Amino acid sequence: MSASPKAIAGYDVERVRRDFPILTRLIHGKPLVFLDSAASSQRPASVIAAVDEYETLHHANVHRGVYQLSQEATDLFERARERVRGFVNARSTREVIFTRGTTEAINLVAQSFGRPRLKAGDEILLTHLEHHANIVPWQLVAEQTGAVVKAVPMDRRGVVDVADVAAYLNERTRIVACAQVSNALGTVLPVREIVKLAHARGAVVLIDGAQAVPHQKVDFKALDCDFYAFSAHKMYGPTGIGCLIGRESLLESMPPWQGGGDMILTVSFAKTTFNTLPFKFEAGTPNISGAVGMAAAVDYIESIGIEHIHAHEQRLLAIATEKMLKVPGLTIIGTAPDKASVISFTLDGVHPHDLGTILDSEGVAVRTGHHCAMPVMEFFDIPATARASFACYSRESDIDALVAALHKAREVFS
Ligand code: 7TS
Repeated sequence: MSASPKAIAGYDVERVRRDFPILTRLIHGKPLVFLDSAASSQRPASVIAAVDEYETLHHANVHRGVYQLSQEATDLFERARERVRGFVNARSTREVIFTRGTTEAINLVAQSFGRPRLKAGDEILLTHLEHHANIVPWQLVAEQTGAVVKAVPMDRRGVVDVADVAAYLNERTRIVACAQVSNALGTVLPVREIVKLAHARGAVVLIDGAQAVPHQKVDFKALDCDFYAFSAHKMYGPTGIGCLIGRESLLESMPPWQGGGDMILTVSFAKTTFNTLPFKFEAGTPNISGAVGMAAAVDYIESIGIEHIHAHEQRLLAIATEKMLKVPGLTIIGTAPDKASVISFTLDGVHPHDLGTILDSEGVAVRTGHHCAMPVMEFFDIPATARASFACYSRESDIDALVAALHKAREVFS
């Protein structure tokens, strides 16, 4: 048996925790043990303050007014775009489109890239472990165009083999869309290899980075994918904002997705012309305070260092895996060798929803259910799992509280 992995040198989790006001809350009289960051992470005070300052001092609509406030709001919004561009290393801000989040970003690509191009019999290749947000938009566009959705299988560990991806690619494959990290299993996918294989077959690749961006360095240019989608609320930012990063030449060739203000150059009843990138894809008043908050979240992550967050979470993953496996009747679903800090599990004799309720009564917040990945549940022949997930503020005592609550649940149901 291995000893607990050593604390990461210089990583002071108690200091990090002081940045998150919500972590001092009591839940049912117990200290909050928040283990559902994969669903949505908490926000540090700096993000809350940035949004608050924007709303208090700088708000006006963007890209329209000549007056000072509107220019301030526009500046903050466009600076946020530049901040996000740098964070994921997109080539230019023309490649950075603000969306409501990952879901909207994928729908945008399905409808604006996929719908005009896909023909009957063309194939859209997914993997078996995708979140519904990276399945349903493709099913909708398949329905509209006669294209076919296929899914590369995974093994019992939740691993998608590159050789299987290669075997599923063929001359009819137009789009490959896959997660970089599975939200239900934690599997880290070999996306760089997948991109290479898909490009060799002439297919375009979208990576769903919702669960990757908060936990590891993401470099859009180095990944060389065509589209990359992620959400601010899983990376310490606000809800209702996220990004589609897209290869400029492809974005240029795509028609607008939604029509309205801000995305046009001129409108007449005879002919409307469209704005340049990225505005062509941002119809209507955007989520300005959300973008400001997202930029503050990038600042926050960079103030700690994503590589430090990664190392800290990997340590917790190792500790939690070892401790949880000692709970009798507990099975971890998702045992890929390369995992992010997500642990899905079942406990014999206790339905995940009942388990979630008992854990909640102990102040421990975990997600229970199908995690918007019903094909994953079907594959493992289970209705649901409980899922603990970690973030920069998670600590070893959170794992101990979880394990103690799991023992309690076993007692209740024995
Ligand atoms: N893709 C993945 C891999 C996700 O984990 C999620 C959200 C989405 C897409 C959708 O992101 P949204 O911000 O547009 O909603 N995942 C989860 C989860 O695991 N629990 O709640 C939401």
